[in-house]
Amino acid sequence: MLKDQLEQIREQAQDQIKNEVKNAQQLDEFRVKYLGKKGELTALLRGMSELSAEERPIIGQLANDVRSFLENKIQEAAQEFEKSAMADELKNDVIDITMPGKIKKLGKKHPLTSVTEEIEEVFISMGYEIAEGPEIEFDYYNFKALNTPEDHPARDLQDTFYINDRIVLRTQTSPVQIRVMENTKPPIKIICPGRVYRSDIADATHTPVFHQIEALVVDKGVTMGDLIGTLKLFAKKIFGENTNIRLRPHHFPFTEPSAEVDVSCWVCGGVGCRVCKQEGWIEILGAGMVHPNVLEMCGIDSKEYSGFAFGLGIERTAMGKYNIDDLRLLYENDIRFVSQF
Ligand code: 2NL
Repeated sequence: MLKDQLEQIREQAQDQIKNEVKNAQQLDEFRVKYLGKKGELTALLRGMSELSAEERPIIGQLANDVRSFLENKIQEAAQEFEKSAMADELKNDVIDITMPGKIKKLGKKHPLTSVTEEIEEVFISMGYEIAEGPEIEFDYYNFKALNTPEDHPARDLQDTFYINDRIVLRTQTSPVQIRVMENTKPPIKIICPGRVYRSDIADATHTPVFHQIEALVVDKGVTMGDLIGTLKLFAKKIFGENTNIRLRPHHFPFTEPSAEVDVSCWVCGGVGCRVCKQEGWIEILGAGMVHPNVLEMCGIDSKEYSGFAFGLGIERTAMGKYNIDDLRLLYENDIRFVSQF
């Protein structure tokens, strides 16, 4: 009868939950099987309506007992599963503090970045400001404003990347300095670091993209003596206290007079060795007094003001400083190479 069936469900359920239900998912299936809408207990209770008036409350009571019995069992089991899941988690999460740590490899700056920043620091300490400008430039700023005539070989297609007949990839960072002179009343004291482009085939000493820093000082009464003093200080800071410099006369369209500047060899100190090719000197930059035409084209009165400027190749400086013999190594980004510096 209904009473026996209820007792049977209780026993069967008790047996099952004890022996067969092993995890939370099985527990849920168990709950649905007995207490769900289509569950066994629910199905039995549908038969209640056929009971007599005396039987109904007794069976009803029993049915409620069985229901709360099952609910209690289910809750107990759920708590057990939760506890053991937590225990498992704690067991698996144990940290073995005797294991060696994982080393996180920190990246480092590319040698060209380090050299650029080192040079910037030297000039910032002398009161210079850093100026930047476009890499795609009007030929006016790249050539004409720098007193470079139409027929100058630097303008040759062979040396310069032309976007069209008025626009080029800058071949030096001087156009940035022209822009500053156009917009600023002297005194001007700036350095312009940046990427420049020349139509060269890559070899050990050339790449079509490279980096430069140019310096420009314009004020009343600036002389060649100021230029030489600045260069000397710069060379000592970058290549060491015992470094000397020498100037050799040269020609640039944008400076007059102009000079190429050598520093005494940082390896042999001037005696002659493999690095300086027995010369004792290594050429590192070009310099000069800003040509009056350049000042005038920027709207600066060349009778009132004078200035000096110089430019150096960052790759070349890095190659010297770190004894690198092939420029292309700086661009291959082989981790074994760049991590040495
Ligand atoms: C070199 C030579 C040089 C300058 C750059 C300059 C800039 C202005 C006016 C006058 Cl706005 N001069 N720059 C001057 C002399 C030499 O660079 O061999 N660079 C790697």
